[in-house]
Amino acid sequence: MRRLMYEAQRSLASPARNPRMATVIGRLLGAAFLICFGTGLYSHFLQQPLPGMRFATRPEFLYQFTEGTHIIAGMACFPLLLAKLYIVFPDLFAYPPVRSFVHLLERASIALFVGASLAQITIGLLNTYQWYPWPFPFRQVHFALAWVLIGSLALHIGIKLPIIARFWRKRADYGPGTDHLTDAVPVERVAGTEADRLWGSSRPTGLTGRLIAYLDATPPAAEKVSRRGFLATVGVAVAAVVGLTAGQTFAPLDAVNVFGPRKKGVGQQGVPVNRTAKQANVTEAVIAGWMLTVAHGGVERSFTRAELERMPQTEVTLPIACVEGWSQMAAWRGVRLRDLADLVGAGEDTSFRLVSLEPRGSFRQTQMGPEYVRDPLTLVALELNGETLDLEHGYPARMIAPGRPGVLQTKWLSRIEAITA
Ligand SMILES: Nc1nc2c(c(=O)[nH]1)N[C@H]1C(S)=C(S)[C@@H](COP(=O)(O)O)O[C@H]1N2
Ligand SMILES: [Mo]
Repeated sequence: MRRLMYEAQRSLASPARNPRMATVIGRLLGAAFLICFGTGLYSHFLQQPLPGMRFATRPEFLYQFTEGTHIIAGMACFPLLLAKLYIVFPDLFAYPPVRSFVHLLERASIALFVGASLAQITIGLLNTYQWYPWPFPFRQVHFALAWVLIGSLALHIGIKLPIIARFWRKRADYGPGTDHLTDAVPVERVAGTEADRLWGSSRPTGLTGRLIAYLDATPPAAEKVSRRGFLATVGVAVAAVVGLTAGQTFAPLDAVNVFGPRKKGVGQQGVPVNRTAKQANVTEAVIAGWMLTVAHGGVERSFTRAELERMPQTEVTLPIACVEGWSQMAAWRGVRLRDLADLVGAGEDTSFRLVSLEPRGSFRQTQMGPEYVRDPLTLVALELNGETLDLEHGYPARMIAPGRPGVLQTKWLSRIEAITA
């Protein structure tokens, strides 16, 4: 068994598979994971704040920026993670499989880390396409996996710290025995016919023998992927997956947005629609006789659309920045929420619940803290890009506020009520 594993590692040895490369790619992957973790936590707490949490409302594109960064870094994780696995997977054939308790810990943490990472980026990617081929709630699972991933990453870095430190900087010579990933495999010193010497007359027959012969016949290291070729491949792959999708949020790359699920400017009034009126069961019949009710304490006031149009109107430029990654700037016009709040006597630190006409659905009701309620850019929007709001975008009225995820920009708004603690 030991020899078989040895042969497997020897045949997989390659100039690109060395601890320096593992460190270089690992650093990039670690950075991408940390960016995803930070921006992901931010997104999570915006949607599910802990008691007393308050958020920044400027710059008004803040969430568009953080969520755009989240999906761009997330996309980059695909080639980076595959590259990292390519570099280190011969380590799978280490023998003996477990050398010590620390080694066991190390291997277990890597198994957890790899599993969690693959699951995390896969469900994240599918989410950007609004495809949910699983029976669990996406956000909660993505959130939980993020902790598993970051925890096992911390453990992994802790265990590998000596190697990471040693190979952090580029050096001409890292010392003996470090050219290849597994210290057990001095690949250059094993010539093509080495197997004969190694196995001698005890060479196994049957399947094992054939496997060894196959491994033995694989080309020596020098004919494999070079370091430079490997890095170039990873670089091109990252540029391609990021470049061909980032346009869904990053306007300068709009022209090459080939694989992003949403295209800028495509949709009613030049803005993509995330959930249509039909999907939300909002029909003409549902909006017939619509009025917007604003409630605080015992005070309740209802407004027709014509009454809202007669109130002072404000124009703002704010993005829809969907949690699924796409975003789009747009011009909105409508009534400031704080003017409506004042009419029912709501104080400076009142939070509101926003209720949609939509009969069911997880975005039917959302909550808004006072930092958004009092913000002069927060509107009950009646117009979008110079026209009466399309039904798909929330007609008769919708919420639009700075720095918030799209899920909280409630469409088909019917009731705004103060939340009394
Ligand atoms: N009532 C209601 N409002 C909603 C939604 C919804 O499903 N129901 N979807 C939200 C999501 S996820 C996004 S990204 C934005 C999209 O707005 P748009 O369709 O006008 O672009 O609306 C938000 N408002
Ligand atoms: Mo969204």
